[in-house]
Amino acid sequence: MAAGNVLAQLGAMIASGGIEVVDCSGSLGPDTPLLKLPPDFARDTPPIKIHRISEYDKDGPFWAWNWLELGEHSGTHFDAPHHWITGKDYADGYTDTLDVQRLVAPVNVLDFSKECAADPDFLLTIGHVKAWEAKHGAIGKGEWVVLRSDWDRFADDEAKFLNANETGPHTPGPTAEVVQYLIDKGIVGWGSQCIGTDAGQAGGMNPPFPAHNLLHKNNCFGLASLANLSKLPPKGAILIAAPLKIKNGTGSPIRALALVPKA
Ligand code: 23J
Ligand code: MN
Repeated sequence: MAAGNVLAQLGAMIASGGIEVVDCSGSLGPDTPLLKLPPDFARDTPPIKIHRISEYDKDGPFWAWNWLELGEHSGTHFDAPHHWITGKDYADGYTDTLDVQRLVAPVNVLDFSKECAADPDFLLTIGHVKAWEAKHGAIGKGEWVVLRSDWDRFADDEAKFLNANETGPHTPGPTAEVVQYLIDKGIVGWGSQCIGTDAGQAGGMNPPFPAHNLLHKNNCFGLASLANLSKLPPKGAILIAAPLKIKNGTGSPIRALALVPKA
């Protein structure tokens, strides 16, 4: 089929609701959970603030608008390759220089929500992914891969979302081996429903923070704090995850949208 016909059909299906647009972002505000780094690092991302400029008042009689104070890596957000030292030299590794063709791609939704509920330190292994592929089909080049942990059910409670104790945060994520396995398949990026792309205990892995280290070393993207993955099929949806075009940006909050065929 010619590409124009495919797109015309897609447009008609979106307009009729035969293809649903699922919101894979959480809301962004002062109560959105934010990453807390171990105390040996001096600076965390600052609290999110939404400042009113005017709302039909003396500062603007007919209009309402706000200005924002927030880190690039806040809420549902995008990690660009330049975010990590291993990806620092990619000219196309910033939010304003990356290849937008890679932001719209088929998404593989790996549902390990039961395992994550049973063990908050659940780590996805190559064995898990191969078993998933045997059941649902191979993960292909140019695709997104996201771990469905259903962690978004904690997004209105930062303490539960971060799940930290005296031994640090306890949230699920990938092993280093699985990240490399997916990179070798040519994925565009990896996404998580937790605060970052890595597991809570990933600082102690080899290499430390393997999702960050390996994804960005290979010019791949990361997505964090994704929502509503329970509304996506294992395969067959298209994910659109586009950061703001921040000059020399290392990431950005996103409105992640999935195109999903209606059941
Ligand atoms: C900075 C340092 C460590 C980490 C992170 C940021 C993230 O998770 C992030 O938002 O990219 S682990
Ligand atoms: Mn980030």
